[in-house]
Amino acid sequence: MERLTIATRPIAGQKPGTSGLRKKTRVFMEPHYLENFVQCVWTAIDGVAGKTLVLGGDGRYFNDRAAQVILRMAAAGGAARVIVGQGALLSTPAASNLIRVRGANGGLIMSASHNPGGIEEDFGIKYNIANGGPAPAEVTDKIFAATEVIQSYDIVETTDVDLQSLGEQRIGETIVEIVDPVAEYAALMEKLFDFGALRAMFAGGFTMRFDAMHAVTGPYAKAILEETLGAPAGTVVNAAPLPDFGGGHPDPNPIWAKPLMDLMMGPDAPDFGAASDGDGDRNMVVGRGLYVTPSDSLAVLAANAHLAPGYAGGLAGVARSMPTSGALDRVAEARGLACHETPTGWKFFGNLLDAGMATLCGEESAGTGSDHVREKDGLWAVLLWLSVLSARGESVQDILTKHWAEFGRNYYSRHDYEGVDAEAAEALMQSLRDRLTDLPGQTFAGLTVTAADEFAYDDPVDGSRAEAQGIRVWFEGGARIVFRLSGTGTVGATLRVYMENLELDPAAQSGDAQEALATVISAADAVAGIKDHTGREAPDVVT
Ligand code: G16
Repeated sequence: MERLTIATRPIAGQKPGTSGLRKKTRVFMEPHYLENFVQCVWTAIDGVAGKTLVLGGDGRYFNDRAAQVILRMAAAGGAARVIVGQGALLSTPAASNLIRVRGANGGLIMSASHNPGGIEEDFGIKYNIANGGPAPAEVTDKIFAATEVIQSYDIVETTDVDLQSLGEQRIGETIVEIVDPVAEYAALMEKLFDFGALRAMFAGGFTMRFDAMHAVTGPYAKAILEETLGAPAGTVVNAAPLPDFGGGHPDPNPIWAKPLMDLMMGPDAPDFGAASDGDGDRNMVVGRGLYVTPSDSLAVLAANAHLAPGYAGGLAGVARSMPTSGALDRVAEARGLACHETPTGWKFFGNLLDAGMATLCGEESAGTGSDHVREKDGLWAVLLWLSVLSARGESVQDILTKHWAEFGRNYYSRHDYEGVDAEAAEALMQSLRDRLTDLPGQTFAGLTVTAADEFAYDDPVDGSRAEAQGIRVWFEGGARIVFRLSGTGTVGATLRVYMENLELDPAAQSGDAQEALATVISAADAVAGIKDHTGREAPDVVT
């Protein structure tokens, strides 16, 4: 085994985005690309000598090769131990949990989340800190700074680690411990939820379908839902993780999880449907005949979490990302809970969770989680929903109808314009920014602006400030539109437009969101000039 120092040069564009570094797989496979970034992670955390790290990924193309490189670089850096999910697989929440239960110094998660996988598609990598959560800006800024000056990296030459054999192996002095990716996570879920009650619900004939979308959650969902809770075999579909996710986007929304949606809207729908994404941190929840928006799901879970043993003591507070609808705020207000509003990105919840200021958090982008780990958690959200369904003995539809009647319904939709020319997208945002002070009083598509600003966040725990986190426009009558550019795309820019309007009248709460928001949607184009700037007639994805 030889330790080599390889000369390299800075590679442009290695700036972590909303959630780590995401690029085309071929870019990650270019000479030195992965190695440069990993070395810069080591630099940002003052090296890995003597440290314990966790390593795993969502099984996408290049996952296993990247794992071997990272292990050899961890050994070259003198890491004491690297805990690796068997096959280099770990869902993002399971990785977060492992970092926490094993007291690791941090971990690397190889994933581009819901982005498609394959040699022509996307790959990604992110560093999580000792609390199990995504590295905050302070760390990612250091990583980026290091990528701009790197001159060499250290790696050992050795044969591949056997990623399939459970137990300990060594690369030089570094112990590589291969663990069952599911075991610790399943044990945590059993602590939070009443598995006996859920078993009884399935034994009583409750039916569900969980679409793992050929991504990492398959083995977790099979082990927990089918093998432990007794859901019939076949409840979990597309359960085998594939390097290309079967050619689809492992993105749990009505567009990419269409087969599940079709089933749930049809005559043979089971009681409950759910899906999760590439790395298992996102979730989609569908009742018979009813898609539950992530914002509504978060609000329903906040209102009902106490029905699960892990949350029986109540919630310390709740948090949502800024573009997420105000449905959560309404629950918080009614229940006397503090409600925090953070920028997009799970990393912003970490301090609130660590400080005990929030128990439950969520985002419009299909992410829900709690203080059990420091990532959003798809299967956890499904188990919490199952717990609510079991305790209330009502359908998803009934629960939503009653929820809206009690708290009001925040009609909500997000329109995505993908692969937009980056300069055109920036110009649209800059034009809004330039007009912020002039907007109030102006009318667009019949809606008059009451206020407009660019969201900035002051972290109440460490005082750090995040600026330019999206443009918010409010209208008379309570509607709100948010404009921001995605930080997770790999091609051009993705413009996200988030629209919502509160409906308090129960008689008007059962409509279609696109229809209920028709005027707000028109106002979004009118205020931002979306068609003019992007040349697009319609969004690519409507959720
Ligand atoms: C990541 C982040 C989330 C964020 C989402 C969308 O999720 O962890 O906090 O809401 O991206 O971000 P953007 O709107 O910037 O594309 P994931 O599931 O992709 O890791």
